[in-house]
Amino acid sequence: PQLYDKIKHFAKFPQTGVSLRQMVMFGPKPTKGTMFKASQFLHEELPIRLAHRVKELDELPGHLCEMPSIIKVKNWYAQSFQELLDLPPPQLSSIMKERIKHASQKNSLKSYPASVPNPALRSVPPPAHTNLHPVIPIGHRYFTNVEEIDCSPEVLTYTDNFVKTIETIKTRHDPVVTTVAQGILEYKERRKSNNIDTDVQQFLDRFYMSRIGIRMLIGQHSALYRGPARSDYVGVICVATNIKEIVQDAVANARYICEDHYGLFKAPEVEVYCPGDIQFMYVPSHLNHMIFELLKNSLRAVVENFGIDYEDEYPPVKVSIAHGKEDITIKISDEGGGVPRSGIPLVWTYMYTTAQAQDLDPEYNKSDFKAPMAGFGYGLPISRLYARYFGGDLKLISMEGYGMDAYIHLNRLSNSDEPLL
Ligand code: W6P
Repeated sequence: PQLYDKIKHFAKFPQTGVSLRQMVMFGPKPTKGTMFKASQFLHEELPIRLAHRVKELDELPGHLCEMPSIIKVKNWYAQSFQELLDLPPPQLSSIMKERIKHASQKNSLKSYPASVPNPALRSVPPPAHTNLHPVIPIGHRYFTNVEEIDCSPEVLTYTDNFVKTIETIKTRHDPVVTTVAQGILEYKERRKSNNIDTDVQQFLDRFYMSRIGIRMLIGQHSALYRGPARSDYVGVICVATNIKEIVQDAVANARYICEDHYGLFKAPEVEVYCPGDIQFMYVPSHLNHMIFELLKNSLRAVVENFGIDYEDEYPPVKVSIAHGKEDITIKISDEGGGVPRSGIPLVWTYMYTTAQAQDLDPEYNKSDFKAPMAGFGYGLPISRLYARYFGGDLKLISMEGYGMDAYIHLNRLSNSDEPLL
């Protein structure tokens, strides 16, 4: 009851977006003071975002909010909210406060003048009209880099505890997607109907988009704190993401899974057309997720359309990559017969899934050595959310009786705002 009053209170505050460009401003190697300031920002922002989700889960239409799996997920959000509020803010001496304030101001004045981009951004020159403001406004709050200073033990302990807390939270929420899917199954079972609920669809789009955002903020903060994986990384963002490499990696994985799933000697070939090396700023794991998902769908369509006994006749799946000033587009084309145009809206829905309860049961899946080929039908809508998260999109064009073209559009400039819906 007391917790829910606090949640209601926090849910009144607007969520504050952080763009990809803003996130790389603090890298590649933030100072301890910057990590401290970023922790303080997230310590405010994450409870607000978590509170919004609890409230939305509570206000779900019909009896969906009463499903055991939905309640389980809601309790995870409430628990994570609680843990953040329970984490004590540091007691800073006035000397420390002054030192941080001084280092922030000094830094904000000389660190990133408009004409000198963050070195981490050099491989991606900002468009002429982009003014890299030295002080980065995140919504109505201001967030600045902090120069190298002597940090008190309170500051260091707080930052370390904060990072550990959000890492625990991220792990706790790993099974959210499957558990919500379980909840949707419970709901369908109860309603004895397969109708697609537009309310539920909209809720889940918002809910999963928000989850991507929260996990991005946590992942970014933790990766910055733990140190860069590679010299071209800022947290989980790679400033020189090589699309061709990611496509080739996803192709190998998708084909392997296809062969394993259908017991094929050779999965359909995948031909990759890429003009030179395209490098741009992106989150490689997001890109890999989207391309892998689409490739699996294409391979499945080809194999099932031609049959598993016609391995030699499979037409190749074709991947073309184009880069323009604004967009990078990845087209994945298969000749798997396509779907009727009337069936396209269905592939974006969460409630229309052919998944059975056992598909969502982690125990069942553990004993199943075959990797998931079809997943549980959430792959496409969630991939589209990944594309949209940084201002891109994902589109499907079907030629019924021939095949499907899937387009991933990615915003090259990546200065879109974080969508909070
Ligand atoms: C199909 C159905 C589909 C969905 C997503 C991507 C590719 C394809 N191909 O036949």
